Amino acid sequence: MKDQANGKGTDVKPMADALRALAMDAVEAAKSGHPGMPMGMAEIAVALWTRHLKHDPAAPRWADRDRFVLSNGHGSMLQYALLHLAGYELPIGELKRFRQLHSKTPGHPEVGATPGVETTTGPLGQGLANAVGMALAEKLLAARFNRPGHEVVDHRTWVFAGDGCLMEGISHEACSLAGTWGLSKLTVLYDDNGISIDGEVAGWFTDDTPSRFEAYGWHVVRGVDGHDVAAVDRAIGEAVRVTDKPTLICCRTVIGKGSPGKAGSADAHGSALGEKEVAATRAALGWTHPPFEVPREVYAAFDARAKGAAAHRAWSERLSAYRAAHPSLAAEFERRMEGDLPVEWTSAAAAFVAAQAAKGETVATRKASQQAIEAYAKVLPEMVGGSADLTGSVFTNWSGSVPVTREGTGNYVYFGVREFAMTAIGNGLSLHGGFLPYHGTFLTFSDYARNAVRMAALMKARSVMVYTHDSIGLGEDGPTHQAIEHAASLRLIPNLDVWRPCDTVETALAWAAGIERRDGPTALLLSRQNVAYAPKDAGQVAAIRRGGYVLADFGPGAERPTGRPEGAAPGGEARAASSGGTTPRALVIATGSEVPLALAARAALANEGIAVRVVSMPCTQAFDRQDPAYRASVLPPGVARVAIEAGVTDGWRKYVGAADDPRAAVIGVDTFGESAPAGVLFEHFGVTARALADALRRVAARSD
Ligand SMILES: Cc1ncc(C[n+]2csc(CCOP(=O)(O)OP(=O)(O)O)c2C)c(N)n1
Ligand SMILES: [Mg+2]
Repeated sequence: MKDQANGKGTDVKPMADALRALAMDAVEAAKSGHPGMPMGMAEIAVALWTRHLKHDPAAPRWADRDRFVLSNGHGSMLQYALLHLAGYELPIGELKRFRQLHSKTPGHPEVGATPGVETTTGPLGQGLANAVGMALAEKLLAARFNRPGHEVVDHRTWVFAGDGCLMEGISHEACSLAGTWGLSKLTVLYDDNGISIDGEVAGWFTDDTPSRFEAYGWHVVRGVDGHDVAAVDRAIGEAVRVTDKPTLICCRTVIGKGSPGKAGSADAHGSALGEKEVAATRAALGWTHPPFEVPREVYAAFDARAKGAAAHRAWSERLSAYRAAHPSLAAEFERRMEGDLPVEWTSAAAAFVAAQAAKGETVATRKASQQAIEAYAKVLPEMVGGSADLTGSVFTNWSGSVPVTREGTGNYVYFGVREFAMTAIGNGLSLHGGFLPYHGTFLTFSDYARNAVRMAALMKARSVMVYTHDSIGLGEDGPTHQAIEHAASLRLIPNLDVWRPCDTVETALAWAAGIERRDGPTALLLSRQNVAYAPKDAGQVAAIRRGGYVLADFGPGAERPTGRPEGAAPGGEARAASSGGTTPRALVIATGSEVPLALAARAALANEGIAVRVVSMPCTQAFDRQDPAYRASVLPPGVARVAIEAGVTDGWRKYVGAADDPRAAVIGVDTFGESAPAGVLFEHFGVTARALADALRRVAARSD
């Protein structure tokens, strides 16, 4: 192949073969990994990375860099080889430690682990959806911040995707939207190798992919020889010239290309080629270099540092000119790209919380959430919201919502019925920078989005997930729509904060916590039905952020002021709580719409001389992060406990005690729901103040 890459006069063959060799060698050293895809996409990578990708290896976070997403993340060694050769802070030693503990080269690309990796990929199809979010971010930012003569936002998003990504349903959801939005700076290079793990895809993937993408409104370049760098280069050039549509470039390739024994077969996909086959491949390629050695001229041909630094410098000069011409706009752009909240945020949030407390309104928490959005989005233009076709039910819109259009204007995305893509696109917006995405659907349909929720948590991506209709309390829509296990199961995802607030003030603070988090997502579980406002003093309002606090304390006979945990001597409090004389006592932990039931049961038992403390616990994760003394002050050891939440009960055992503990009980719903009015259902499932009072009476008799 006599093609010349990078204007440096280097033959492209050794460049592509260097990528093949590094992938083979690293997989061989790790004794695991995926050599087939890197070997099959090597020429495509050479074309994109040395001729089109705009990036500065010395500044992987540069705001106006192109975003590169390896959606077929099993081919991670391709990305690591490219980053290494381009001059990123990824020395050859890291490639030698491929897939080893705490290396910068984990099995699949992980954002944060490796400089230059933009998103964590591996769950097929999701990288592609993240990339749609990144391209949308670019378009929205460009429309918001660019001014005539000042193009400070002008970059592209590139995706490598395989058969797996395109078989996954999320590719339909996300790429359909990308077509609707006309994301012309998004280019997908499809590794059309006809192979997936089980063999030739002809038996399970016979879609007409090019026609499918054309139907979405994409530009499609068909039938490109993926092993011809010049042909791929030309196709990319064509994509760049299309200014109203995203582009799919279909590259015919051979998986494991270069391996005499395994090329073209699923055997090349996911295991080391083996010593013998590696030697045979080296011989067939004419690659004479020892493992992990790359000739100097190949390094030079891949080296993106000088070109990247120049592009970065030119942009910095553009930014300086922009700053001079539009100082406040430039400051806002830089603030948003840093992910900092505006100075007015803290006072705006405090004022809103105070106003909500003063009003003490009884509304559904989904409505309380909309009130919070209304107050907060006014000072946070980075908030981009949306819903999966349930705006009028989940209340994710506000008076300033403007639909996102093909022109790149707007701040509210009508995602259509696409929960998974909505969440993964939100992750892309978040990872790109400049946005604080939030989006909503019914809690039960969070299952559709589940892996993207998990990925947000894994990637530490900030977003707020608004999940309404959070229990049997939604009523007549019945068991398909009634969340039962969802609160508990979302709480199992590490680094996802799950809030189930009980009223307007808790909702306002839950939203604030989600906005202020910089290291992960927040799910808000909200009621369809009205929930009575639970009066709180200032100390209690302040304690909401701790995730669990005393909302109403032990009654007569065990008198102590409410709201004390904030600032009180916690150890002393714990002692006081467990030495309350002869009055029987118990505490109840409640969340969301069950908090009023807890308050009612407490009032009923006060008449019987049983002292009950009500602990509102809107966020178990935030509570678990508190110091032990605080936690003990809220949940004093030795006091009998009951938890109540209209969902599965198991998760509460960790707070109240084991099922055979006579001083512990949990009231909840451990079966699927039913179709009936909400009031009937709470009675039917025994989630009532009466049932709670019975349980409290029972456990209090056994309390210290
Ligand atoms: C959501 C998801 N399901 C399954 C897998 C396991 N998996 C990894 S690669 C792969 C086959 C992908 O085929 P293709 O994209 O054509 O990759 P190629 O073998 O061509 O490199 C599968 C099923 C995964 N990573 N993600
Ligand atoms: Mg394939």
